[in-house]
Amino acid sequence: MIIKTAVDIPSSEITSHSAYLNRRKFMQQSGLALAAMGLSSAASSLESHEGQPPRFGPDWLSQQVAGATETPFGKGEKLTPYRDVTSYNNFYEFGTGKDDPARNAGSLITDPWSVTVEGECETQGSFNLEDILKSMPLEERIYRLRCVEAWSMVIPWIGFPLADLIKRFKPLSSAKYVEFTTLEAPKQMIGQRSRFSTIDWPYVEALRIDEAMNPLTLMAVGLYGEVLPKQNGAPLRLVIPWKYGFKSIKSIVKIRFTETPPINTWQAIAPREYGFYANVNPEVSHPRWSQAKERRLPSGLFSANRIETQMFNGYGEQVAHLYKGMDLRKNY
Ligand SMILES: Nc1nc2c(c(=O)[nH]1)N[C@H]1C(S)=C(S)[C@@H](COP(=O)(O)O)O[C@H]1N2
Ligand SMILES: [Mo]
Repeated sequence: MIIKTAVDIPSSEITSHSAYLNRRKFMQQSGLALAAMGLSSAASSLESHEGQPPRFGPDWLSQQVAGATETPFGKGEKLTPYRDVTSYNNFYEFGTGKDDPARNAGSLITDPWSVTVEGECETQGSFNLEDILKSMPLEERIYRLRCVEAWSMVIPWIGFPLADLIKRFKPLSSAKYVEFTTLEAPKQMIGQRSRFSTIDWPYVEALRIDEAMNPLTLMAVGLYGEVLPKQNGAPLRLVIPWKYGFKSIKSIVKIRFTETPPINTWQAIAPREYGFYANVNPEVSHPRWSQAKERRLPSGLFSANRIETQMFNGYGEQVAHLYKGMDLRKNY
């Protein structure tokens, strides 16, 4: 196994002044746009971070995240407030309750971080996060996240297309799937110490290679202009907006290219309920509940905020072609 050493980020990339100016610009523009739309809660959740140093992760990462460029993705969509995005989570490594990850993920060590790359690809080895992010332009994309449990959020992610990373590893023609693995560290992850856990750790997810290469598939390192909070899967997590949330695997330490379809964690636990594809589909019910509607967060006692679920979570134009001719009832 080749262990690459950390490579210095050229100082031009971490000029703190321009990075902070960019960050301020992002904050101001988002704040103004949101205020203009009357979305005061989202705007104020942004403002509450203005002027403060980024709170998570190493400085070089905060600065790179702060310099992310804006994109048209999700512009005009009403954001789920920062508070909900970072306090209502699924991350079973830190407990099964929605508030467990925010409470328990502080023990996760995200720096240093490395990712092992193996399987059907030319470039294999162990890569530091610095190497992975080196000369990787970051962008902000606002995506809807639809959990299989029928709730959803709108999140401004900071990241880069997974395709840009995959190309660097030069997958062979035999690479038909890509598998991702989350960190396994029971000393840091209280949920992995539980003897009652239904999950056979580590958490694993996978995509077909063409799904992984689709321009929508994002590798995220931040949200709301900041480095990812630990409960959201720091320092590196997938975001696949047209699939149920469980495909968007957190805190990734391994990427493996395979010829045969990997079995993902939830499929292994309950294959009748959770499949490999997990495309958002209002017409295919979960065996125990309908998927026709979703609760868009924030939702309260007096406003459930239930909305219709869209096919492919509304991203059909970009991804429907991937499933042409497939029976989506069988391939759930
Ligand atoms: N390693 C790992 N990744 C995970 C999960 C998990 O339990 N462990 N939960 C998934 C589920 S079910 C959802 S809905 C999303 C939630 O992401 P968020 O907490 O950032 O909103 O993370 C996904 N990624
Ligand atoms: Mo989920």
